[in-house]
Amino acid sequence: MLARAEAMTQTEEIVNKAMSDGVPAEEILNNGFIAAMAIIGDKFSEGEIYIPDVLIAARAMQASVDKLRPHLSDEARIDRGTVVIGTVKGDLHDIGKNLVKYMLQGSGFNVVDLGNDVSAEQFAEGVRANDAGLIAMSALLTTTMGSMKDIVDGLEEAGLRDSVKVMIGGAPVTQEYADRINADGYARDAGSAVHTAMELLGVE
Ligand code: B1M
Repeated sequence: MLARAEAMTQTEEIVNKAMSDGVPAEEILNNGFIAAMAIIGDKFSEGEIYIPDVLIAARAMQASVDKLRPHLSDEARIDRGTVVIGTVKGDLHDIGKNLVKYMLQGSGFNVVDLGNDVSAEQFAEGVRANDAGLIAMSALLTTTMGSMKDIVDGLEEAGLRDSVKVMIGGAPVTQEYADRINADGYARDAGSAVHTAMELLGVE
């Protein structure tokens, strides 16, 4: 993979060239960036590339998408849905959560990042304030996995459980645990998180 500065320069050059050739911004976004990010996600899931590669790709994409944004039509700006993401209460590990965020953003989701140490109340407020369709929770400690259950229960108490899907992930988390706490989905890594989010939100 390319070094970060090189990747950013090359990405910018390709975008500038495409725009001066008259390629619509929507096409650059959908057929260029989003398609490329799907490949990055799959390669990462398959162990062909590693965390630094994903970060380089995500940052190069972010910088160019920021420049592309003013040229996108309102329709093109409509995304695949809003996801509220956070690392759960008591847990400060956010590297994996950030990777999931970058992959979701790169794949056309609007992602609201609540950070780490996020409580059930904060998730509920995040869903309400952003009209989110999906919550994505990360936990890295066996001791904080329980917060995931508290958050699902908190959504139920707040009357939001029927209107929002819940996806969980993180090193100690499993599909079996997701089933046990009544989460809607589990993803093993940042690449598969995109596929799970698409499935849960019913988007292609
Ligand atoms: Co801590 N830590 N840590 N730590 N830390 C682990 C997790 C640990 C396994 C180390 C060990 O003992 N071998 C262990 C947990 C044991 C356990 O409970 N099973 C541990 C511990 C014990 C602790 C402390 C309690 C240590 C202490 O203070 N005594 C403490 C807890 C602090 C707290 O959170 N309250 C602590 C602190 C820290 C640091 C702050 C120093 C730092 C975090 C910095 C940060 O995140 N900003 C840290 C780190 C870096 C690690 C290790 C070394 C690396 C974690 C990481 O970022 N991995 C870790 C040991 C290890 O894994 N080798 C360890 C890379 C990251 C990309 O992977 O987060 O798994 P990961 O994300 C993956 C997937 O899991 C998945 O996708 C990602 C990409 O593929 N994924 C999702 C993650 N979230 C997802 C959400 C999804 C879907 C997929 O959908 C929503």
